[in-house]
Amino acid sequence: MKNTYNKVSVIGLGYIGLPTATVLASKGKYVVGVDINQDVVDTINSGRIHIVEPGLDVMVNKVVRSGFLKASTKPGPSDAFIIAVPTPFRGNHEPDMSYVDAAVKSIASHLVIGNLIILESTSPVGSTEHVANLLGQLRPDLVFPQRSGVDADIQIAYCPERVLPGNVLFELLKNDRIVGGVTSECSQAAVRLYKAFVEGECVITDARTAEMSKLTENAFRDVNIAFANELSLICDENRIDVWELIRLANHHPRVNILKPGPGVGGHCIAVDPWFIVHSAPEQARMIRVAREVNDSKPYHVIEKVKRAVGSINKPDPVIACLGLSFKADIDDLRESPAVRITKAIIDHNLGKVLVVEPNVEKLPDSLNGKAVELVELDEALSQVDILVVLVDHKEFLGLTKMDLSDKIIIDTRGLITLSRH
Ligand code: SAJ
Repeated sequence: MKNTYNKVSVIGLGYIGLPTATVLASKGKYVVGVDINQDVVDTINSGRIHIVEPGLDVMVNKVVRSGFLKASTKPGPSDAFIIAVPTPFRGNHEPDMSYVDAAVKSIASHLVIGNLIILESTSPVGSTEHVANLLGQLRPDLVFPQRSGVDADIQIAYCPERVLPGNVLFELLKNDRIVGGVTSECSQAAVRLYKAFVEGECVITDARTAEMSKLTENAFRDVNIAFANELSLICDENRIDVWELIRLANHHPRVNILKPGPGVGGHCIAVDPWFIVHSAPEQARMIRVAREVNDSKPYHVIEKVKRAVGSINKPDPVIACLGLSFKADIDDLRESPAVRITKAIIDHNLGKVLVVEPNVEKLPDSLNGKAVELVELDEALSQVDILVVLVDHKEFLGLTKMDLSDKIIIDTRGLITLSRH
C-alpha cells in the first residue's frame, strides 16, 4: 500500500515552516516541528507563536492542545520530512546553503525505507540534487532516487513555498503548488503528501525546473517593481507625478505597472533574484540591474529628505517617518528599506526624528539608542515639518494634502491624496 505519510517532521519553524506544520496538523497528521531555537520550541509547545501571521495563533493553539503538533529541538523518525530553513546569501550574493546542509545532516540518521524528503526553502538550481547526493554520502546503506530511479528507498522532491506574508493560511491551501521530484515517483509521493491540505493544483515538473520557477517568480516581481521605481526617478527629473502617470498608463488594456516605493524589502524578493544572477552572471543582466535599481531607491529617498531639510529655514526641523516594516500592515522589519532610510536620516543629523509604526511596540535594535522617538500618528502630525511616508499602513490612509498644507511631504508610496473623497 502507498505511504500516506501520517507522521511528518517540519524542519525550521519560521514564517513558512510553522504555518505548514500547523496546517498539516489541522488535517490530522502527527507533526513534529523542529527548530534549533529552544525559545521558539517552548513558545509553540505552550500553544503560542513567535511570529505575526493573521489567524495562526488560534490554529497553533488548537493543534498543540489536540496533540497533533509538537515542537522539538531535535528531529526523530518520521514518514516524511519537510525542510523549510532560511537560505540567505553571503556578502558577495553567493547563496548560503549552510542551514539546508545542517537540516539534512540532522535528519540523515533517522531515515528508513519509504521516507519522503521535501525541500521547500527557496534554493539555487541544483540544490535538490545536492541534498540527494549529501544524503547518499551520509547513508550509503540506503538507495536514493538519483542513483536508481523507481527502486529508490527514499523519495526526494523540491516543492517551493509561494505564500504571501499576511495571507499565508489562505494561500497555503488555495495556491497551486509546483512539485519537482528527483524522479516522477518522487513527484507522485510529494503530491500525495501535499494533497492532505492543498486545494490548488499540484503541478509536476523536475527538481531543477521547480527550483528555477520559484526564483523566476520573485525575479519577475522584482523586475516589475524596478520598472516602477525607475519611472519614479524619471518622473522626479521631469516634474511629473508618477502616480498619476501610472494610473493613466494602466488604463491601457495590456499595461499593468506596479507601484514605486522606498525600495524592496523582506527576505524573498530582495534575495532570490541574486541566486539567478549567481548561477548565470553573464546572461542575467536585466535581473541584476533590477536588483541594483531597487537596492538604490532608498538613497534617492534620503537625498530628497536632505534637499527638503536644506529648503526650509529652520535649524532642527522635525522629520516624521511613517512606517518601518517592509510592507503594509505587517510587523516584519527584516530587510526593510523604511528602517534603512530612517536610520540614515538619524545618522546624518538632519533634524529631530519621530517614527510612527503602529505594528510594533518598540523600535528595532538598529535604531535603539539613537536620537529617535516612537510616537503616535497624531503626535507626529502636530509637530512635523517634513513628513516622510515610507509604508502604506491602513492607519495612514486617511491623510490628505489639505490637512498637511504647511508641511513638506515626501510620499514614497503615493498614499497622500489631494483631498478627502
Ligand atoms: N513592493 C513595491 N511595489 C509593489 C509591490 C511590492 O515596492 O508594487 C515592495 C513591497 O513594499 C516590499 C517588497 O516589494 O518591500 C516585497 O513585497 P511583496 O508583497 O511583493 O512580496 P513578499 O516579499 O511579501 O512575498 C513574495 C511573494 N512573491 C511574489 O509575489 C512573486 C510571495 O508569493 C512569495 O511566497 C514570497 O515572496 C517568498 O516567500 O518568496
